[in-house]
Amino acid sequence: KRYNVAVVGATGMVGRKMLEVLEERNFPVENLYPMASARSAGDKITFMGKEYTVEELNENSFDKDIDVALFSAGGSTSEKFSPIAARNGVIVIDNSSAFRMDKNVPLIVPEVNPDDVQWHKNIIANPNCSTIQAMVPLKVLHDAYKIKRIIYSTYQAVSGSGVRGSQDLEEGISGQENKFYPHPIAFNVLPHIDVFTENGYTKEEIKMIEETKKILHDDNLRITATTVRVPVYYGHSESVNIEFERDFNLEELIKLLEISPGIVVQNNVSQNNYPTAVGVAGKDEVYVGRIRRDESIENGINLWIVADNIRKGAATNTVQIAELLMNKKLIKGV
Ligand code: 2RA
Repeated sequence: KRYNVAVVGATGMVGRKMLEVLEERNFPVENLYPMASARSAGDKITFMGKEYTVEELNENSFDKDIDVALFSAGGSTSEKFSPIAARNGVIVIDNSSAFRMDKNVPLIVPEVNPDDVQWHKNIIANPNCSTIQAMVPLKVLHDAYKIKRIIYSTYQAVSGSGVRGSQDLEEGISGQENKFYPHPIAFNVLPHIDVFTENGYTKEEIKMIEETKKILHDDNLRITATTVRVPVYYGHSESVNIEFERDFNLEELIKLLEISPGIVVQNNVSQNNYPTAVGVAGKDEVYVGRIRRDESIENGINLWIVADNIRKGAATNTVQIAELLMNKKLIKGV
């Protein structure tokens, strides 16, 4: 079978990466429909050796025969156009946060909760990049030792803010005045991703907390988070402290991670072997290292989790969801 695929936000950083990943993984695309705002409509893109003209997204864009639409065009565009596509029988896989906490919308990391796609109603949400990379190892550990509490401390690349974030870093390094972030990002770290809410947490921190509970199907999890922007272009790094209900054997825990799909363990500090943002850029796996017991509590562990935020954190996870739908024969196709 082959599939008619729309990519909405095709000229943005994640949209372009989704096209690249579709090609790399040889997704069986029959017809491609790259779509974007008026500003980018008319741009040319090449996909699987063919040239396409980017069409302007509008209310009629989904009248044609499209099987699946990969969205990465911001929350307001998703809010407006995902329901239109869904009503036209298109399965939407949305990268924005617009529908992630909607009870009728599954929030999917294919290695973690693949069966949740069964109850989709034509909109499926891709989790926040910083959530996705944590979920892959934490699901393995939750199943084995039952997580009681999580403390997330993240160090997130500027590409998470799109082109504007990367530009601010570039300009900051060359001594120009920063325009996008509220403080200089060059040679600095900002404890501020997305906007602050009334309880002093940012939306990014709340996303990690709420999305983790939804994906692991456990509202009793006790979670806190501090998400920080760092002067790195690609790759989110996360220090994650976990308290389990049950005790564990450290060697067994490490072995469990080593044999789990989508995870690469780099945990030999005597060889300075641990994941770094630069080291994982361009890769699709989640890298885990600095695995050590938290000796201040009963059954605790510290992990260092790093992944490419544009690939596994967005584009690759989205394409993997499309592959999951295909393998479960949940997409019509031609
Ligand atoms: C960020 N996770 O890093 C958010 C959205 N991509 O800015």
